[in-house]
Amino acid sequence: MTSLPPALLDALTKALGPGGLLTDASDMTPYLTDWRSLFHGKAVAVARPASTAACAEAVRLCAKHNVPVVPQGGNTSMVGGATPDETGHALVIVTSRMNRVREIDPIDNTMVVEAGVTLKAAQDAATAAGLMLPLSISSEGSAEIGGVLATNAGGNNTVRYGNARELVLGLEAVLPDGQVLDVMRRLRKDNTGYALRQLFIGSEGTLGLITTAILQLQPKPKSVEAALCAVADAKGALALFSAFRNTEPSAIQAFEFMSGLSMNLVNTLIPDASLPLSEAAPGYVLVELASPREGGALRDLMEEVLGRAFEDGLVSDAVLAESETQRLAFWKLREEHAEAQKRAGASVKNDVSVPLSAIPTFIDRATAACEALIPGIRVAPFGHIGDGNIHFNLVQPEGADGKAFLARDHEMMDTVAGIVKELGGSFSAEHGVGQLKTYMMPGWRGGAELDMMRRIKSAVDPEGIMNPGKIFPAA
Ligand code: 2HG
Ligand code: ZN
Repeated sequence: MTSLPPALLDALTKALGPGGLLTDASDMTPYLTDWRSLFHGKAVAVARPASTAACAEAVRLCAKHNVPVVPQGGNTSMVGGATPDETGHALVIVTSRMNRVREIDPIDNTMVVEAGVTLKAAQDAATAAGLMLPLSISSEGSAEIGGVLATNAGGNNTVRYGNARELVLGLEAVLPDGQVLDVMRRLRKDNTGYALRQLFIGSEGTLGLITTAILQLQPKPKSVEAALCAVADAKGALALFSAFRNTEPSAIQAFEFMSGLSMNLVNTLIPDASLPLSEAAPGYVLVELASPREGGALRDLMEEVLGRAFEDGLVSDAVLAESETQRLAFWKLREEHAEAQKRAGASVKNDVSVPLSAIPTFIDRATAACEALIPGIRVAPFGHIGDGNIHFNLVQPEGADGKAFLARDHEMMDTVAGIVKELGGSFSAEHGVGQLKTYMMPGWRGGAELDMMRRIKSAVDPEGIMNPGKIFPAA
């Protein structure tokens, strides 16, 4: 670890105010390791600006002193996207103190929100105003808006409302030289040249640091129905999805698949999570329908489609949520898969997407290939099957050495990715590239695509100070 030059230390302390700069090793520790404990970095200091102006000044000072900047929100990246490298040269800038929901406008149906507001707090604020922020991910209690946008998070409602990108009307970001780019316009139509805000969404902090956003909200649903269903496999889950889509596509709010193996880990390793079905099944679907209208029409729809699915043999058992408490209990069974897999030992995540039609083939082929590669491996897929995103996760064999398992991560990732590629999919559906998957970029986004990304990067960040080592493989 290097230390801060005294002039920079003084200037940063002044710019960030009391409690705004952490230099003590133990204070910095939580910011130097990722959620999964895969990456352990070092930093010159951790900055916690409370405003855009303080953040911009910190970045400007870093640019002047040639100090790299690593933006960090709730530190929930699955790919090491917010962890500094081991050189110890970088300043980590944490957005958590920029945490105000500034405004909610019920006519525009918009929310002005600072980067450090957790996704859950933003959802709650929208709900309290009688509206809905239609973005939901498992880590929403900790994940912050800035990071959510920087990774273009997807999650459970993409099937209906799209990814984070689709919800952003306006944006403010600090550029690598400390300038503030202000495109905070809440307009549905605004064709005035390049849509610069979109450049920052999904750029994983490599072009600038998002400080504020204007998000598009939706009316709050007045009726919601959820059902947990037992299915034979992904093919059955997709047939059930088609049944809902062909009957009333606009009602589907979420459509999630969980393999029996992954659900069993949740059921056994997560306290307070218990499966309400009488028997374990090879696969499960959590389907949620929502409507801005009151009344029993949604319940009728759920019963009608599930009734037909029973007759057609697509569903062997199902429970409909009879209360909000039960609906939330179903969601707990879905949202705890990452945590359950963490408790089960070392795991390798493959956050992939393929066309819906290819999902069954993908799961069958990838399962066989991984089981042949590592006997005893626990193949535990789950995910957002309604939008084609499967978390094809691989958990170490029971009792095996976790470190030795992780040492073979590239073998497993490449095996899965090879099949994904043949089926026309993507090696990163929603978690991003971070530092974990940079090595895959040339094979997947090589040629003109990676070249154009590099040109944009060097035009916006010629000194390469923003989030080095992320997205782009080392030259
Ligand atoms: C989810 O869908 C998250 O729950 C985490 O994207 C996925 O743990 C994972 O691989
Ligand atoms: Zn996910």
